[in-house]
Amino acid sequence: MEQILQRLTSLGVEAERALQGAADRAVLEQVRVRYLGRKGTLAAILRGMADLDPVERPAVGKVANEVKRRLEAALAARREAIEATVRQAALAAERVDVTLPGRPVPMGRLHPSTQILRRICQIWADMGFQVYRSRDVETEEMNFELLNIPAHHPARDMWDTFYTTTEGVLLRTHTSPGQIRAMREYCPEPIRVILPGMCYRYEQITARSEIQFHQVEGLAVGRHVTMTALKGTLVDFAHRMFGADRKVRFRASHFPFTEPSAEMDVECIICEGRGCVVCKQSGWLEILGCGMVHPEVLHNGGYDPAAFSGFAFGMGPERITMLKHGIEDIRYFWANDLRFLEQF
Ligand code: 2U9
Repeated sequence: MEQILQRLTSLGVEAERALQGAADRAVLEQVRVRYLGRKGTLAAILRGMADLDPVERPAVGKVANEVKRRLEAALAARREAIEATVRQAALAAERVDVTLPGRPVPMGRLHPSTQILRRICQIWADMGFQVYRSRDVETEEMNFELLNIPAHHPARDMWDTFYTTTEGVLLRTHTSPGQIRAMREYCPEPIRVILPGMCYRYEQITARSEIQFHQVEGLAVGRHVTMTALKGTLVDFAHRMFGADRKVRFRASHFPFTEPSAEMDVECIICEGRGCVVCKQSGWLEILGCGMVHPEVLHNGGYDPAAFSGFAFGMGPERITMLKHGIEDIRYFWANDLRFLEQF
């Protein structure tokens, strides 16, 4: 009995010292296993109790329990101390300096076509024209017949077309079919609308022509809409868009859906009329087409051409952007090359 008590006492002293000396989680665990584990020193001593006289066992058991409780308390205290040190180290190492300046987030920007579309729409909105949105997939009737472009008419060749596999259904080649829809929706009320949107043409893609491009068309219909109104409105638009001092001229032209028809030029915005590569030395840039809505087309929209008249116009935002910045190739617009896009 004396011997086993002696072993318990020295175990207590030795294990306590070892626990105090454990510097991290791994060493502490080793110490625990060595002294308090199932195959550890304490367990071995307790197994030796079987050889004792049964009357001696309670006294020895009491001492053994005390040693065990003390060691477990010391283990818990040491574990808590180690955890606190680890936490302190982590807090110090992972400290965030909230006073550091933020890292800048790279900003995106609007596509140059979107920028010009918004500018054009804003100007027309200021002049009292509402935006009318219309579908990209159209019927042959809306896209051609009702605009005075019958099948087999030579003018039809001007609008190379993507047809769908459904008979009579195509991708609009211009935003003009939307104007028929606007007329049919508002008739007999007067109209002032613009139609921005994507158009599609089945063409060889080159520096000058793409298979998709935007158009902005406009339409004014009422009881006394005159060619004078057309000229005044479009000159005002050109002055708002390109500058109040910019010279403007009209040239006679032809479109199936307008009569008479014209094209409007502005004084070259690059060379201010002196002549350069962009205006091909002419001093003028062609900006849009326009005309008085053909009586047949007015009728197709539901208006009586004897009582109503209208003017219409159409422009290509990509073309205007190209002229404005001297861009030589229309393919840049949809090539998604950041070196191009980031310049706007
Ligand atoms: C209806 C009545 C009249 C719209 C017009 C133009 C002239 C025109 C294009 C030229 C090439 C735009 O830049 S472009 O893509 N457009 O020149 N557009 S008159 O006339 C209409 C349209 C619809 C019902």
